[in-house]
Amino acid sequence: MTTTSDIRTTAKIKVIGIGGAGCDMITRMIQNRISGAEFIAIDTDKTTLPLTGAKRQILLYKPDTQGIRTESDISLGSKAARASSYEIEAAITGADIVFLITGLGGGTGTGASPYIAEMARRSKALTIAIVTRPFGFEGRYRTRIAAEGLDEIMKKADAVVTIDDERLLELHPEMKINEAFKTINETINGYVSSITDLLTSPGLINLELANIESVMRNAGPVWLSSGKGTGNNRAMEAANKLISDQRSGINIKDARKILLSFTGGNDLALKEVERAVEIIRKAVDPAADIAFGVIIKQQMSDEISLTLIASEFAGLNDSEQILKRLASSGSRQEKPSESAKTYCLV
Ligand SMILES: Nc1nc2c(ncn2[C@@H]2O[C@H](COP(=O)(O)OP(=O)(O)OP(=O)(O)O)[C@@H](O)[C@H]2O)c(=O)[nH]1
Ligand SMILES: [Mg+2]
Repeated sequence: MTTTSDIRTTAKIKVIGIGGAGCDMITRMIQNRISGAEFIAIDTDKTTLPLTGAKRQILLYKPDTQGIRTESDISLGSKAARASSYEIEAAITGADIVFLITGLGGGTGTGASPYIAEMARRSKALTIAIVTRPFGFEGRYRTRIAAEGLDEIMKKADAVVTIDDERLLELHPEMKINEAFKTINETINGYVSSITDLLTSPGLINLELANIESVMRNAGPVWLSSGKGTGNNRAMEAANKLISDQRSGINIKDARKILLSFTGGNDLALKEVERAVEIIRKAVDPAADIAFGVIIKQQMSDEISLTLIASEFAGLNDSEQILKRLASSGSRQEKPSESAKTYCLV
């Protein structure tokens, strides 16, 4: 950890949207101009790629699927990715961090993502998959193939963050489908930018790639949560909300690796950050490894945002088991914690 506002990382970050939904999700990020990241759009459907505005676009090649949909056949998505491995490898080469963004439930994203994750990890890039699970109304077939895809991605990526579309609908039953997709896209955008900002934005306290790797490398399921605070006790308030967040029997207090990212304006005082970190430190295992970074965004005033990334939960060694708990129907019935400001849908 360094404490200067001048040092900037040379970490190379690549964000890959896979399949129709994945491409839609990165489109938002490209429009938002997430700094320091290179965007790659990958799909079997040639109509979605140009809409993303991504500099690099890969139409997955397979003689019998080129340019058409996979009709939700994940084996076709997987084959198409394998047939395009040369292009994918060229796109990934040189990355320190690869984000794979996919909506699970269709043939392309679900079938191709595990293979692309495998390639990214083999290239030694820190491979972080952020995936959505489909809405219940999309039907059992999509739910089933999404579960299969998730199992595969868990085996291949370093870290997997899951967002449950259905949970969003339970929290906001009145929400229209396009609003729901927009919200999900915003949430993912927030997750990616909170991590890339740590490495690329001017910071009071900068984190290095090694700090991020320590929480995410070979981590399996990862917990991501964000909260905002305003007023005098904004940082402490946000920290208190985050530690009270509980999902499916997994408690943030059991996490052994924690990374905190504070983002605020010029009025953000190191003292308030210190107090907030102390709240988290007291709440978790004394042996937990906590790293934090502080980013200053000139345009922010009064408000601060706090993102927490947690992994390695005590007593839960089996990542499949953690994933099942995070994704269990039980979590869908839980009421969101107050902290779940930015839709903590993991
Ligand atoms: N956030 C978001 N999710 C979407 C969008 N469209 C679809 N989804 C979700 O993503 C899942 C996968 O859909 P697609 O991305 O269209 O499927 P695909 O990976 O392109 O696969 P095929 O079209 O079957 O080859 C769906 O089941 C939905 O849950 C979107 O525009 N935004
Ligand atoms: Mg598609």
